[in-house]
Amino acid sequence: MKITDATVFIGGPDKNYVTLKIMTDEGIYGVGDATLNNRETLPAAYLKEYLIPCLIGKDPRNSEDLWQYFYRGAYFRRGPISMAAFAAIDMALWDIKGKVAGLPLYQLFGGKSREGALVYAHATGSDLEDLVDSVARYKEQGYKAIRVQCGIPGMPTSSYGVAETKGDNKNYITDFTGATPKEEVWDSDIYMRYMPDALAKLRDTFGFDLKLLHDVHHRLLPREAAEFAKEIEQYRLFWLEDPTPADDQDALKLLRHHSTIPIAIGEVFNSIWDCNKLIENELIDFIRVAVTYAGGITHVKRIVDLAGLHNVRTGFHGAPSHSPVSMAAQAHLNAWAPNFGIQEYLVLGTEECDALFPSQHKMTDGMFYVSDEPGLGVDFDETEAQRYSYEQGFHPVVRLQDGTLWNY
Ligand code: GCO
Ligand code: MG
Repeated sequence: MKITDATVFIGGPDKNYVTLKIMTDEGIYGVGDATLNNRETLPAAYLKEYLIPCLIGKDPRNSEDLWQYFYRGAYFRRGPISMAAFAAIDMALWDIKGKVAGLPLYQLFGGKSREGALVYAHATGSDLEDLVDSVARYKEQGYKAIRVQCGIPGMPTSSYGVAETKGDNKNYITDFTGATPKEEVWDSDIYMRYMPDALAKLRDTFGFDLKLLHDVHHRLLPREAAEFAKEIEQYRLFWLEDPTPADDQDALKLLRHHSTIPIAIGEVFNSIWDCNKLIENELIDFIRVAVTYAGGITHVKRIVDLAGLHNVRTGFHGAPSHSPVSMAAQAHLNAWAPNFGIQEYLVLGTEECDALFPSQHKMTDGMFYVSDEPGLGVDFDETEAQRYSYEQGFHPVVRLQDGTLWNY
């Protein structure tokens, strides 16, 4: 079996999904996702200019050797652009492998450890009242776990994960309006004083059975994070996400000494070397890597196995920037992983998205059910794809009140 061709497409309904399709001489093809949010053209160029030419003529079934070929062969290792490009190839090769075997991928990993995988939704509000309404709506839809973010009175601009206008139920991550990023202003003290009362109100309203999650989005210093975690521990979050910037693997030591709150981190990690100390020192409870940003199924499975040795569970990133292709790859890992925790899932299932990426995977009542189709179980409709093209967007840039640049 030989790879004969591969193509890369950028675009989708309100998204710049980067979709790779690898063709073989036996008519079987595989699909992969290289969507590096708001930097989409870069993994696409890496694939087209450097990686695809090396794939032609190779046996697609040797996914491990091809992963090593690209990772070691690049000499300059790791990094989000490279790892997203390798990820797309890896997903497509696993897709081909599953189709050759006639089996869904979870069977190749070791079979199912559960039928449905718990997912969480994003509730958001421009203020606390709006957030309460948003949580209630998700709860009615059957969600058992909900992430909660709300506008903070006195905060100069809206902050991470927060709907901008009252009554809106959407958090905007990508801004498509300008040629450069917009700027937001953040104040950790205002946030730390308000958020505990907001969580208290949510527990008063919804009780303790509903699983609540909260994302600090890397904004606090280690000492502040420890103080904050200690104060909100009583509200029994399912997890506190990214309390500190993710690049410092020692930043959580202080928090761990002061609080037993469950910690989730890792959506920006792109290799096992970003999180091995966090996992081995048992400084986290959930690892948030995404199959797209962290080198595909082959590499993320290694991270999941290391995590399992240290009682760290999975909580894969699933922001709307991930296409149904990488979400399918994660769904197969979620069905198998003995140390599965939860999956972030924002309903991708608009009619347009379903038409572009047809699949039998199902999300219902806050649980994700992986399909039994061979391989990833998701297709890419190239005719539909012609409706879309790349549109440049940015993450906001964040400053403190005095102008100091801060973490988005
Ligand atoms: C999450 C994340 C996202 C990121 C986004 C950046 O927990 O889902 O924090 O919302 O901000 O993926 O591209
Ligand atoms: Mg996050």
